[in-house]
Formats: sequence, C-alpha cells, structure tokens
Amino acid sequence: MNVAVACRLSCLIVGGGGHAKVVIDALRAAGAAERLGVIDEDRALAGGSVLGVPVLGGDAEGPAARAAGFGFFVIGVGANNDLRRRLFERALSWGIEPLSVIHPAAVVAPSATLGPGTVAFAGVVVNAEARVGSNAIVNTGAIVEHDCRVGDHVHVAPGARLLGGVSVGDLASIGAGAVIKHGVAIGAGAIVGAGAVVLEDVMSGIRVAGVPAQRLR
Ligand code: JB3
Repeated sequence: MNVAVACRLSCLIVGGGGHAKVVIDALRAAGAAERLGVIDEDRALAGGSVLGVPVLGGDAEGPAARAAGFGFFVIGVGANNDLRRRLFERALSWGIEPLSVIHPAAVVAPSATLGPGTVAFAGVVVNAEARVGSNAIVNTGAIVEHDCRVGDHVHVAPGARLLGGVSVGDLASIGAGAVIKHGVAIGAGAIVGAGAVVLEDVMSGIRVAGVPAQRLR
C-alpha cells in the first residue's frame, strides 16, 4: 500500500472540484506535496489551477502525465461512486499507482488497513482491525469502528458512524451523519440516506433513509 507520508512524490488528482480540494489539502498536510497536478474534463478549468495545483487538461492527458513523471494518483471526483470506479480503473491503465492518503488529523489504528487510493480525511477514526478497500472515501469526521469490512469505491460521508463489525459492500454510499448499528451488513451499491439510523441489514442496491431507516421506493 502506497501511503502518502512525509515523502516527496508526484501525484495526479483525477477530478478538480470540491472533493479534490480536500484531497489536495490532505496530501499537503501529509507532507507529500512535492508535485501535484489535476486533470479534469471541464475544459473551462484547463490551464487554470485548483488550490494552486495546475490543471493539466482532461483525462486524455493521463498517459502524457505519466510520461512526465506523475507516478501516483488519487481520484478527486467524490460525488459518484461508479464514476470513481471507472476513473480508478482508467488511471491504473495509464501505468500509475493509486495513493492512499491519511490526513495527519485522522486516527487510523495500526491494525487497520486502507486499500490503495483510499482517503481518510481530518477527524476520521478507523479503529482496530477494520479493513477498508480500494478507492474508498472515509470523509471528514467519519468513524469506522473495530472489525468493520468496507469494500472498494465506497463513500462513508462526513460524520457517518459504522459501529463494530459493520460490513459495507463495494460502491455503497453511507450518508452524512448516518449511524449503522453493530454487525449490520450494507449491500453492494446500497445507499443509506444522511442521518439514517440503520438497525437491520440493507440488501444490495436498496436505498434506505430515516430513523429507524426504512426502504425508499
Ligand atoms: O459533501 C462533501 C464533503 N463532499 C462532496 C463530495 C463527496 O462530492 C462535495 O460537496 C460534492 O458534492 C462532490 O464533490 P465533487 O465530486 O468534487 O463534485 P464537483 O465539485 O462537482 O466536482 C466534480 C469535478 O469532477 C468537476 O470539476 C468535473 O468536471 C470533474 N469530472 C467529472 N467527470 C471529471 C470527470 N474529471 C475527470 N478527470 N474525469 C471525468 O470523467
């Protein structure tokens, strides 16, 4: 696992919007900001910058960025887990490696693991023997408690709390401030609404919201 620590490397951020700004801040706070570049499909951003990081162009620039020495990437798009997955696979095809980013104000237990490309922002706690997959977002202030199993391309939104032993399938989204009760399983691609309190398993692809959480039709 390549973790952005106090070392110097060249990292491409794929997507240059709001989520990318938090990624850039976390990379800088982790002291891994020798050289950063953004690629974004919005032509209006080309030639500009995001928090002072130059926008190199769109995804077509990926191979050229690799040739120019960008050896690592983080997905900077936050809003759409399936787009994040596609961009993650596209960036891998350029021959660059996903970087895991842990903000210094995050607490990740030594026995916990974060997969490649996963980000843990300020105020996050990932507790003992929790496992988070690749290209996941553990967003600001979220808690992933002991023995949790969080899949690939999952978004745990700000302030969400996964209690002990919770499992979350690939591509699922856990909304801001949601609480997932101990041992509950959230299926792949499921969506848990902001502020929901989930007391029972949620099947793959199902949307739930409310206190206690109920299926949304
Ligand atoms: O709620 C929080 C704390 N964060 C949200 C985050 C998780 O999701 C945030 O408030 C936003 O709701 C959202 O952040 P994101 O994904 O950065 O949204 P936005 O600010 O709209 O920026 C998305 C950027 O991705 C835009 O600049 C798009 O042009 C760019 N984009 C879209 N498709 C792409 C692609 N960039 C590349 N390189 N490739 C694409 O295919």
